[in-house]
Amino acid sequence: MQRQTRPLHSGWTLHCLGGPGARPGLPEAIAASVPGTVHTDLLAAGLIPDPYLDLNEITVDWVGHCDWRYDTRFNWQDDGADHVELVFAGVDTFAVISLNGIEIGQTANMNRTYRFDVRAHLRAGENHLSVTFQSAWKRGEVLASQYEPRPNNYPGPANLMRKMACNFGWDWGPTLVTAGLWQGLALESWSKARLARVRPEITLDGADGLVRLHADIDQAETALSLKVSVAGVTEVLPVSGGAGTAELRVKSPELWWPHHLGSQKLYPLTVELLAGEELIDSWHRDIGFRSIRLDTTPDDYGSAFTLVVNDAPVYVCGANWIPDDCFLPRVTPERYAERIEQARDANINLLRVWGGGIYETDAFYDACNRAGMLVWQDFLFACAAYPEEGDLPGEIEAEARDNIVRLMPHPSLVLWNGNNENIWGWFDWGWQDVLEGRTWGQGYYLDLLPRLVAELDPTRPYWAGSPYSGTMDIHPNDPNHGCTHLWDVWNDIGYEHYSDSVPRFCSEFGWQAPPTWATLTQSVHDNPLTPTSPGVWHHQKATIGNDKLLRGLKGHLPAPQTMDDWHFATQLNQARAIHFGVAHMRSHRPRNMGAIVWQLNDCWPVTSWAAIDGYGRKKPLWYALRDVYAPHLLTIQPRNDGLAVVAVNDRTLFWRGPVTIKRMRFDGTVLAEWTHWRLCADRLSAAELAIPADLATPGNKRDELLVATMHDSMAIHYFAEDIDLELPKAAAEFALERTGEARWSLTVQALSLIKDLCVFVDRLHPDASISDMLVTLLPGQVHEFTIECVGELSLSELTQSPVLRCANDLVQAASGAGN
Ligand code: BMA
Repeated sequence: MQRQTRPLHSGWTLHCLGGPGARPGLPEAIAASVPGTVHTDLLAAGLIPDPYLDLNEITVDWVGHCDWRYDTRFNWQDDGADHVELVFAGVDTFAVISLNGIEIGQTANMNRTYRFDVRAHLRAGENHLSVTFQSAWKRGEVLASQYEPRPNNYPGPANLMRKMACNFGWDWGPTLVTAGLWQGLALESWSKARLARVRPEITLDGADGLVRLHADIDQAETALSLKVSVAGVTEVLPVSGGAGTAELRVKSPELWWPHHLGSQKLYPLTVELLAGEELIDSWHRDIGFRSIRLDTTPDDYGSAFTLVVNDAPVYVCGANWIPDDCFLPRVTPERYAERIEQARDANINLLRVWGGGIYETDAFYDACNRAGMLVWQDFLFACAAYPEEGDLPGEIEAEARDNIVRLMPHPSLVLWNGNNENIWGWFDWGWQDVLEGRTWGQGYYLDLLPRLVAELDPTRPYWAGSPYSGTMDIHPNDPNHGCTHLWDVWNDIGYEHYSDSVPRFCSEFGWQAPPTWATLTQSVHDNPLTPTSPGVWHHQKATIGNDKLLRGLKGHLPAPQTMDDWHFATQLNQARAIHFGVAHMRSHRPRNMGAIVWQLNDCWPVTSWAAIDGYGRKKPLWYALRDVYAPHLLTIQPRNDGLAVVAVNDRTLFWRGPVTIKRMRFDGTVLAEWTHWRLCADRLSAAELAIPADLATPGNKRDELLVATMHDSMAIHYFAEDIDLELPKAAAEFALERTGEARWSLTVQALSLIKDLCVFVDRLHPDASISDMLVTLLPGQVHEFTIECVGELSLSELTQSPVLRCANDLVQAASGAGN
């Protein structure tokens, strides 16, 4: 008989067992979803308001402080299987599980799979399964009394337990402490044996693909064999001692590439466990053939930090990924696919799954495999000291084993990383004084985790931390070694300082802005709505975040006087800050080989560093990323007291052509022009060309700009910041045409210089979207926007502030010349 899996996802009810602040009068049995969470069940039953709206996060705080019980009943008939097990793919977090009134097990780790033998406790006919959750807050108090103090950047006991850290609140996330069966569960019946663990190590050997497959078998008493197949190659081998290893060589397979370098061929890999001719278990994954290594060779600057995929050094145009929703089961495979498509459309080629969230789901990785999106996965440690005593080391080893093996078949996964900012914290954040020699996690990052990766997934690189220099003898955030986090720029000094250093690899840097207008007004109903009105304030979690937003405008844009101007100016500044930082870093390829912006997404509607807001809408930053992460980037950069034009080429074919540079007045008059007959950026490299001084030196820096063009790439350079520019009042002619059922074309012909033109269609229809933002037009230039919108649109609505905005009107408003 083949192993049978029967999901137990129906008939669940939820019952409140009380706790501080428990809402009185809750029904005895609330209809519940599995997979699901207590919060989403209460929400669906109309028993709590939406925690994402206004100040409701506070109103629903009691939910996380209560204990809860989930119950279901199911029928079972003995089919004669030798073994019947109850398998939980994910339990959040502290639960006691009972079957027919008998405790069958306990859980204490959200990141593990749990399997319980329940054969002896099942009854023919109806069975009662119940899962009782203890509040993580409550358990946290117990743990805090057991462990001596350990620094944690955020309130809550996340560093004492194995539960998603950002659940307890983060500087972009609410405190919504969940409980529930966040992944599926099933009854599994099997006889003779089952595939307990399958570990495919996938590499290249020259042009050939190699699969070294290790299978561990449960209860192998009978004579068994394994049949392994991939890409037309099949191996059959006997199993001995409960394990089998097969090696398959695939001649010249099509390779798997990140999307900007090639296609993503996936091959089905199947493993069958046979007892004689009988199929008793099987396993299947789509795999890809590619090689991966992390080059950290010492060089003139320090040491490299370069991901090398299929022998191509890859410049990482990355984004940090946080859980896409506080309530994880809401992130469906479709939602993952959509978000990852949005990342890919912004020319992002790597997502870093940050350590305060989860080991991402297979649905996430499947979407990345298909999209050609590289993934760097953190182990789950963030911004805190973690004890190395008590139950923690055992839980951490168990979860690491589970997740390394679960994720290793995915070709998109290219790096394991030990933690987020903990080594930095130990060096710089005063931890050593508090710790007085107590453990803080070093043993995990420098010993346990690299050992487990080497044992289980030896073809993938491991790095101990982000940031980390490669050795405890060099400061973890040393820009010349390893990966660096650049946070003082946003926190303290201003975005022009991104160009002060050239990190080898920048795995975090970011700039805040509010969410899109539609998302802001759907989630916050303040009247009046201002940057500091209660709801807007509540949906800003960063320490003095609003002050930093305003400080960050200084020297660049005028201080906004209205809510509309605040919203636009801060979003514009976010987009420009990151564009500026990335263009600087990419222009220094190969000394710098990666930028991972903080952050791609949000888990709820909030002012944050995200490019895509909590309801999935694109902020102007998304458009700026698409531009500055383009595989061909032309940029004008300061070099040797002058200016240079830099062509950055992330393709595998050379990029060359004539470069034309013009110095112009804002009215379009050409003051100087120069064409260099050929600039050539070799494959995967950058090439620089000094701009002659007569072009690079303005006559009037307030009224001139430089424009460089090479093929269809363009770079613009201003000689002063917007507050000092004489930007004219924007003038244009517009035409609107319906080009499909829900598709419109908006044509703009500029009659003046228009800097960073945006048309915020979400202000008219929340679900409308537009093809481009931050478009700069010289007088006479034309741009056609495509708008997706099911509702009606009119030209007069579209072309009025605050729907249509540009930098000109911010500057004009400040100088008093505007409307
Ligand atoms: C780093 C990240 C996150 C945080 C971000 C913004 O510390 O690792 O913990 O959200 O900066 O402050």
